[in-house]
Amino acid sequence: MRMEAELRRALQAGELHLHYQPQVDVATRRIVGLEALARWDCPGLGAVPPSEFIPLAEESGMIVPLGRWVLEAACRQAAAWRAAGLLAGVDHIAVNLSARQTKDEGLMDEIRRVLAATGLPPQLLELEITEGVLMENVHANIALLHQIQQAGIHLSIDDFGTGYSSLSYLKRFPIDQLKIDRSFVQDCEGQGGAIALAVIALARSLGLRVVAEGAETAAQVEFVARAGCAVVQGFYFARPLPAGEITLLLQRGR
Ligand code: G
Ligand code: G
Ligand code: NA
Ligand code: MN
Repeated sequence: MRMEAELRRALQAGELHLHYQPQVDVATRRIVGLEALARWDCPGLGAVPPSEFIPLAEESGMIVPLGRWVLEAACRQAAAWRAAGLLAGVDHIAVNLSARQTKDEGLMDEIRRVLAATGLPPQLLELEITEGVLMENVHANIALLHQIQQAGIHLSIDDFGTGYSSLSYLKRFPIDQLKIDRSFVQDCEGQGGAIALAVIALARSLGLRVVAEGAETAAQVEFVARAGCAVVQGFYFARPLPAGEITLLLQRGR
């Protein structure tokens, strides 16, 4: 309970900030995407990991205002990078949507408001929804995904392979990209490797982009690249970094 009250206060006090993790083209080593990830440095508690405060925010409903804050902060930052001419080679900035947010009636209005307020072109925004959340409420989500697509925003299925998508649904979702869950990428020498290969083949045959998450070693990067996955998001290339450090990387053309 203490942490929930603290989180509510922190959001108002401006204690949350965003890090951005690069998605890197393996062949050119250039940044082609960035995923916004929430961070909380609490004066009383220290750095609270998102694996703790995001589930708490989800349970308490705080994720709705928190998610709105994340969306707006990420779009504002992306618009600033764009205005500085730094997004020439970058396809999108990704923002995570939680289960509760997908059920929020005001979500689409909020997204439209944020895009208008920040001036970010919708094609530069990508929303990530986990496979598990998507399959929880398939029919409502198909309608939501179509609204998102009609607004010109890109869609990515996060943690792909950990839920249980029926492949026939996958064809009906208006999505652009699959993100292979890091558990498979990191187990590429074991059975996870077979699953990573299958996801890459599936994405290619459905005409979807694919990103391998969580690659920490050169061997893991090579494994997915050889299988046809051109883009990697993982500690091997870069951790999630503060905006200022991302600015430097973008200026250097990496
Ligand atoms: O950022 P990692 O670096 O530790 O994030 C841990 C978990 O928290 C991940 O599953 C990530 O999706 C989730 N997470 C981080 N930031 C956000 C956010 O802004 N919104 C939502 N819904 N989840 C987030
Ligand atoms: O939304 P999602 O769960 O995909 O959020 C990305 C999460 O994956 C964040 O917690 C981020 O810090 C984490 N992550 C990204 N790359 C790596 C990696 O190479 N290794 C590990 N262990 N975690 C990673
Ligand atoms: Na994500
Ligand atoms: Mn993921």
